[in-house]
Order: sequence, then structure tokens, then C-alpha cells
Amino acid sequence: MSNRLKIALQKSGRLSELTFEIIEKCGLTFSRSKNNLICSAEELPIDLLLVRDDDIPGLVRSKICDLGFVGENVYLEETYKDAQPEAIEITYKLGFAKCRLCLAGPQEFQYTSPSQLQGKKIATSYPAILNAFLARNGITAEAVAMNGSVEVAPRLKIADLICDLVSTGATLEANGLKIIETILQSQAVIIRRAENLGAEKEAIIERLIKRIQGTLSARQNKYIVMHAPRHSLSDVVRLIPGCESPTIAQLEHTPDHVSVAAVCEENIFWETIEQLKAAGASSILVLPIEKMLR
Ligand code: PRT
Ligand code: ZN
Repeated sequence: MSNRLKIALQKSGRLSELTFEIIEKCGLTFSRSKNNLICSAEELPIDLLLVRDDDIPGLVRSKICDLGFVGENVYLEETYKDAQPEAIEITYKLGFAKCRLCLAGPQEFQYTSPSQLQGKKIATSYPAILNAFLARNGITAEAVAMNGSVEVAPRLKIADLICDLVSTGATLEANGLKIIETILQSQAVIIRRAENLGAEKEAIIERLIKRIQGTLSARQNKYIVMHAPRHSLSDVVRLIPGCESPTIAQLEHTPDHVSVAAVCEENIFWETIEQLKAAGASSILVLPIEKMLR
């Protein structure tokens, strides 16, 4: 059997653009055309399989792929249906494509407790997660499985309520619906087979995840450089957001000023730059960080 690591990714959709960007920032280049289902990296023994997101947990479970990048919601739905749910596990949470799986109903529905779901028809693309929620709450209700456009179900009298993914809530609002309960918080995750995949593959996975961590933390961090008068240095340093220990260096021709440089673990807004300027800082530069390894 090939020792190349096989990774299942969504071919096109909400996860694909950022997933490819992260993989490429990890130093992997793939020769890929739109219709290619499999592409190979030159730098590490890694192959990508480009598929629909719903197929990803199954490809990992059936050992065709070793890793998969998928929404936690899709992973959980497949896990609930699986006879051996412990065979796949989440190995890394990617922190993007965040959304919630929610129960929603008409604006006039007065909801106070899950008991009001008793006997209702609930349209959803996630019947297994919904049924698990209903069972946990001792409710008997009917999950009506739909593959898309779940939000129109109450209007078409297909169901009383829906259970669907929400990010901004605009789709619910446009359809006269409101959230009545959040069942699951979801984000993009990396899943893998729980069993040991052998020393070679495990080493590649470890390297890849370290690089992904570095890429993701670089995206969230900024590098800030500025000049500051010595007498206001402590005020300036206090204003730098999420910074542990800045580098202070002497300036060649202005002994009463220093150069301050720091990695900030959060975004730097205009307000902060204006406050730094007011505290005496000048020549303030905020730079993106490309890669970061701690
Ligand atoms: O074709 P394929 O099967 O691969 O993709 P897909 O169409 O099934 O999935 P896709 O690409 O739409 O979503 C992939 C993953 O993105 C999901 O499984 C979630 O993990 C995640 N995600 C994040 C979302 C959303 N945000 C989201 N808003 N998936 C779907 N939505 C829907 C939502 O249900 C609503 O209908 O987008 C619409 C807009 O949402 P609002 O609340 O912003 O109006
Ligand atoms: Zn899908």
C-alpha cells in the first residue's frame, strides 16, 4: 500500500478556497486543473482527493483517505449514523467556516423549552444530529430529511420548524423565521482515522499540522514597528495589543528615541495606531506575518 498521505478536501464550496490557501501556504504545490479529482504534491508525499464535503467522513472511515478537511457538522452527522463512530476522530480544529446548527421557527412561535417540540415536523439536512438532540431531551418529533432549501419548508407546509445551519441569520430572516434553539456550534476541522497509521504517515501528519498551525497563527498575528521617545516607552508598550515582550533597540542618531518591534496576537485597529501616535510613537508600521513557528 502506498505510503503517500491521502487527504480529502471539498472540491468547491464554502470550505474549499481557504483550505487550498492554507495547504499552499504550508509550502505544498499541487498541479491541479478544475476537473482533476486527485492531485499530488511534489514537496511531501501527499495526495489530495477533491470531493463533495458529505463524502469526506466516509472516505476517511473506509481508509481511502487518511485525513479530511470538513465542517464539524458534516463529521458529526456521519458519525451519528456510523456503526463504529470511534473509528474517526477530530485531530485539529481550524477555526474558520464557523456556523451554528439551529432549530428555527416562525416569528410568532413562542418557544420556552424543548418540550414544545413534541409531535412537530422538523425539516433538516442533519436528521441524525437532530434525532440525537430530540432523544437527549426525551422528545418524539418527526425529522423530515431535505437536501437543500430547508428554510422554505414551513412556508410550503412540509414542516412546522426547521433545523439548519446559520451564520449571519440573513436567510432565516428573509424567510420569516427566527432561531429558537442552538443545537451545535461548528467550524472546519481536520478528521483522521483513530488508529495509528504507521510511523511514516504519522510523521507527515505531525509536520503538516505544525505547518497549518503556523499558517493560521500567522494569519491572526501582526508585526508592528515604530519609533518612540524613551520617556513614554512604558505607555507605548502598554498600548500594543496582545504583545508579550517587545524588542527595544537604540536609534543611531536620536539617543532620546528607541525603535520598538513586537508580534501582536490580535488585529491592530486604527484606534490603537491613533493612541500610539498620541502617546508619542512615530513611523508606525503594521505588517502581515507570512509564516510563524513557535
Ligand atoms: O457541494 P458540497 O456538498 O461539497 O457542499 P455543500 O453545498 O453541502 O456545503 P457548503 O459549501 O455550502 O458548506 C460547507 C460547510 O461550510 C458546511 O458544512 C458548514 O460547516 C460551513 N458553513 C459555514 C456553512 C455556513 N457557514 C452557512 N452559512 N454552510 C452553510 N451555510 C448556509 C446556511 O444554512 C444558509 O442557508 O448558508 C446560507 C446563508 O447563511 P446565513 O445565516 O448567513 O444567511
Ligand atoms: Zn454537501
